[in-house]
Amino acid sequence: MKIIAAKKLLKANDKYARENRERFTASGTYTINVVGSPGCGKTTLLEALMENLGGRASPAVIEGDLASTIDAQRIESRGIPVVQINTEGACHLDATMVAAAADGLDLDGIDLLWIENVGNLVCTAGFDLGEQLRLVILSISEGDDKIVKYPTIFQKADVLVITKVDLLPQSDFNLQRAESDMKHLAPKAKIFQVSARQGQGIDELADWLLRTSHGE
Ligand SMILES: Nc1nc2c(ncn2[C@@H]2O[C@H](COP(=O)(O)OP(=O)(O)O)[C@@H](O)[C@H]2O)c(=O)[nH]1
Ligand SMILES: [Mg+2]
Repeated sequence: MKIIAAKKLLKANDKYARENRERFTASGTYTINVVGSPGCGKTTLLEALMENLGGRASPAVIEGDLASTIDAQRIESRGIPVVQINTEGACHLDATMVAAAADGLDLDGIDLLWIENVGNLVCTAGFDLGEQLRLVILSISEGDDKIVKYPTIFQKADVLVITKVDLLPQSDFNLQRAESDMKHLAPKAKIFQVSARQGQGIDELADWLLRTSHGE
């Protein structure tokens, strides 16, 4: 009987992630791994940020989903290069999938590469994709207790985006509680509050991401 240890698989993933990171650095492509639960607003946030950044960055997107090309079509309709990865059941992207997707992009012409991970707060936490920045999204409709209930992914975040703040009046989400839980878990992570639908906070987040991608 052949037994594959999960630890070995993770080690292999780390090797491919390192190779991806070297490749992205060599081509001057700043890569952001966008993680959050299904429906938290990942694609909508990417659309709002890319619209805001306009001519200030040359973007491309890698879309991760179990099935379908719905999100990739949304991105493509904006004239932005996109590669769809269908994981066919896997609950997260891994570094080899991202390497294969990157083969389909002209990295030298891309300075901001967004990777929309599969909607999941658990499996995505364990897999480095070779990104430079991990952006985790929590939306108001998910509730303010998720940082404490799913700590691993939030602990590994470089930036937390609390989105759908336009829904706060209809919700019992306590922003102070969420921010204080996050500061406790990941003191170095930046926190932004946005509404991708209404545009609130998008200027500030887009400017910060651009400055960070330039190493400022
Ligand atoms: N009210 C509100 N709805 C949003 C916002 N961002 C996304 N949505 C809605 O949330 C749903 C899921 O968004 P989507 O971007 O597809 O989520 P994803 O599955 O995480 O990529 C859609 O109906 C969006 O219109 C927001 O800032 N405010
Ligand atoms: Mg999406």
